[in-house]
Amino acid sequence: MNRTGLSIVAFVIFGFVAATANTAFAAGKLTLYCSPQIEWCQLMVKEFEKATGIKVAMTRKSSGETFAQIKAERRNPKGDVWWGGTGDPHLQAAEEDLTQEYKSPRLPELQDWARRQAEQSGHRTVGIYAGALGIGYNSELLQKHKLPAPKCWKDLTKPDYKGHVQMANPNSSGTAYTTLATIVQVFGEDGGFEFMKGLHKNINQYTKSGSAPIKASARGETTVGIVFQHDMVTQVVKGFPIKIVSPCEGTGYEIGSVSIIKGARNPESARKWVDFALDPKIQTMAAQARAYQVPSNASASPPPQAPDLSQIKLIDYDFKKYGSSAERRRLLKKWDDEVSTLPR
Ligand code: S7P
Repeated sequence: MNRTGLSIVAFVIFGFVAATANTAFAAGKLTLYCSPQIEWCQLMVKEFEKATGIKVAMTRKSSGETFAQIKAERRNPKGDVWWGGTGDPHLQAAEEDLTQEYKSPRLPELQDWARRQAEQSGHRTVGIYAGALGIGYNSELLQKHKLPAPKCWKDLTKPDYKGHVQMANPNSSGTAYTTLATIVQVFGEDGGFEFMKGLHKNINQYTKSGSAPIKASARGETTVGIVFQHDMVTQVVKGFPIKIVSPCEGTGYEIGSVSIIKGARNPESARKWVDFALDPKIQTMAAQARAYQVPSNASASPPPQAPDLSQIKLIDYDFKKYGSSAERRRLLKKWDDEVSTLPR
């Protein structure tokens, strides 16, 4: 080989070594616990890996289940970041020292409600989206069973709806815990538990996941589901005959959140994930995964199909009280003891 040939070979080898070193330097990993719908979790992972070169190992579990897992792993944390899911258990995780403080440089870009969530937790969590709870029903099934359209929470306790209503179990599901906390705030403690007992008689199944009831309704397996309104929109967009009701008494809402797990093995990757999740471009992409929550970055464009929170009668949800560990434990125990054990 002449001198020119040797220089070309050397150049190619040098280029290859440099590229490999660069990838190794840039690469990292992240273990993600994800609580929103799986399609959105997968889209986020794909975009994050593309943007950062960091390899993500993701598992999807409901909010209550993820909270329980992080608690069980507290002496040997396996996850780095918990993204999505209702804000109450994120606040409870912050209170129980299961998550760690991080102030993203994107904080000033966020809506007030998302920043308040961060302040309330000592910056151990931050809001990424918001969404209101509601009643969804399959209009074809409703007609088939000659049922009146529900307008208020109270309607769901009428004997007409026996066996027609589905909601998740508040122990596993953030959606259902939000429902329980909402009902207690709307009707007061005693009135709220009376309502939950009346509702129980009409429940056909308590599911593990919060959005499962409206998916079942879309498939024609239950007439009514109590879920977040954006999860109903997903079914409407897919073409199912789902109608969305904002209960007349007023309804509660969630501030979906992201938190870095205390003792995370990949803290730098976790911080990058939080910054990425608050990026307006990334939040605007949610609709591609048929996720219709209201984004927390004020510059992100809410999907046109997202329920307009300003048009919904929202209660002044007490996140401090219902996001506290003691209140969550107390309410869930009371629901387990006084409601779930009753015959249906
Ligand atoms: O599907 C999206 C969504 O409703 O799911 C989250 C929810 O907490 C996860 O499901 P669980 O109720 O089973 O915990 C919400 O944060 C989100 O808006």
